[in-house]
Amino acid sequence: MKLQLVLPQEENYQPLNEGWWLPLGLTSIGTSVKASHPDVEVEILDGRHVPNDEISNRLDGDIVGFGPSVTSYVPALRMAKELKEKSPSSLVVFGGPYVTPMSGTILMRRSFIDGIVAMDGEESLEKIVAGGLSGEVPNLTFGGELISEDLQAHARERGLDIVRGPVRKTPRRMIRVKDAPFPDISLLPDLEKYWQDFWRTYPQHDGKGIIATAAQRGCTYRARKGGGCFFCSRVDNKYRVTDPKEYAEYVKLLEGKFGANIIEESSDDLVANKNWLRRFADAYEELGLTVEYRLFGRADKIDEETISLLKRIRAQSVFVGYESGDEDMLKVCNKSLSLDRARHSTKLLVNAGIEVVGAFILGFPGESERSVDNTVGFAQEMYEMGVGTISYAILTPLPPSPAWQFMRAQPLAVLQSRLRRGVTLGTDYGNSDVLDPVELQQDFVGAFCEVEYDYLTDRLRELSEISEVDTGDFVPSAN
Ligand code: B12
Ligand code: SF4
Repeated sequence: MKLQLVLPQEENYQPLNEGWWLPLGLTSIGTSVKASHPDVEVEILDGRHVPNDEISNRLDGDIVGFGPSVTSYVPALRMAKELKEKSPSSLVVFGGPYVTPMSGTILMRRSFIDGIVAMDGEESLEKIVAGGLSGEVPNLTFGGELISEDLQAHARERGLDIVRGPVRKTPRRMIRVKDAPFPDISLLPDLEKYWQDFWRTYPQHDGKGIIATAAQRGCTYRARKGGGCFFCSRVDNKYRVTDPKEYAEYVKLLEGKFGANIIEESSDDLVANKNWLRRFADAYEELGLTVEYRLFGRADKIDEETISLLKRIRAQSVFVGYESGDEDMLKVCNKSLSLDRARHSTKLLVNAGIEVVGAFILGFPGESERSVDNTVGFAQEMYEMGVGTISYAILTPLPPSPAWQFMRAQPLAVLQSRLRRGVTLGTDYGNSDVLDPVELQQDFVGAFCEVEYDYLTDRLRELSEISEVDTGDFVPSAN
């Protein structure tokens, strides 16, 4: 049996300059399938290194899984449709955070998709490989009879673009990440292609092998009652960890067998759980690891002890979400962070020689010229304090974030925003699976900010000019 797993390249948007990230989700599910079904041939096709057209031509698997993001969903649909036309017996499955909150909406609109896996994919795909789509597969949305052309036309008259009747959803079940095998990097051909993107962006690390890992899933802040940032579009609010010693052994393998010099850690906040970090630092030293770490960390969790733990694991850089330089906007963001606390943590990191990537978001409800001034001023202050890279974006209210829910709860405001920018109302949010991130940003800003969208994009440019290296927002491509 052949299983192909696809991450298409985004279309209509310029690719982000962060192509060194490995497709960890696809690698993790491919590894689990291989572990339980060693005879299955697993092929991972990453659009950042194989052109979308070539991927399309190569698709012929018995099972083909797509894991698109918001910007690569449309090419994924096209590829899946073409595949189903040329190879009707291929089972087409979608998964990942973008499709998870919309699984029913998608399946009812797309006749060429057979099933959608919500949240964790490891156990689900293992079961699909073993026995196809059935009620036994956790996290699955499937079924739904195709309706007649007449019924489809009737639905369209009522503004509903559907091809299927009601679909089935099996119980949602999270895996214990301690039980899942660590991603087998040998499933990814030609690591150096990924590394070249890293060397282009950070020439000071030229020649160093960088490999992404997932030591934890979720963040402790989101898992607690009332926690979670306003813009966060993670699909679950659980917090799960790998065993720190086993994780260290895996990293040893990445160093020895795959040439990793740097680990890009995808955990949402690697610094909050000091107990885990302490045990990992112990294992790191016992095993004589030498890799440097790039990680995400919440500023409110960084103190002297965290710094000493980070030094022990050779932390090279920490991505800190400051989000805003305005205290009122930080409250709207539900960030549980004050500017003084952010300053304190930044000073600790910079004094320890750890590079800081500082991220800012414009476009919270109530955003005004004054709050934007505060954010640009704070970003400048952080840069002068030693933050090396400024990352910036306009708030994109993707499902299932609190921002998305806030927007959906106030349809009149969104409608007025759309009418103000002269958009014809075709499908409303919630009734479409194709979300345009820039349109989402524009509607949200138009409905809930005191400034215009163009004002925010101008000010975003100021943020982008603060540091030499910057990582930024969606940029529509020229054609
Ligand atoms: C690394 C990362 C990136 C990397 C790229 C990663 C890549 N190409 O693979 C970069 C920096 C480029 C990036 C960009 C963006 N990202 Co990002 N990113 C992450 C991050 C930090 C880690 C992802 C990861 O590797 N996780 C570990 C793996 C094991 O988990 P996983 O990917 O979720 O996969 C599991 C399941 O989702 C599922 N699954 C995944 N794919 C598939 C496919 C099939 C067929 C099946 C069955 C199952 C399945 O099974 C996997 C194993 O359980 C996550 C947050 C997080 N910690 O997860 C955000 C996250 C995925 N990103 C997010 C967003 C919004 C973006 C951007 C749109 C941001 C922006 N403003 O530009 C862009 C999109 C650009 C693009 N083309 O992808 C959101 C997605 C939300 C959503 N609901 O869609 C997240 C969740 C962050 C958040 N807190 O909101 N991102
Ligand atoms: S964005 Fe906020 S809530 Fe979401 S994972 Fe990061 S720190 Fe946690």
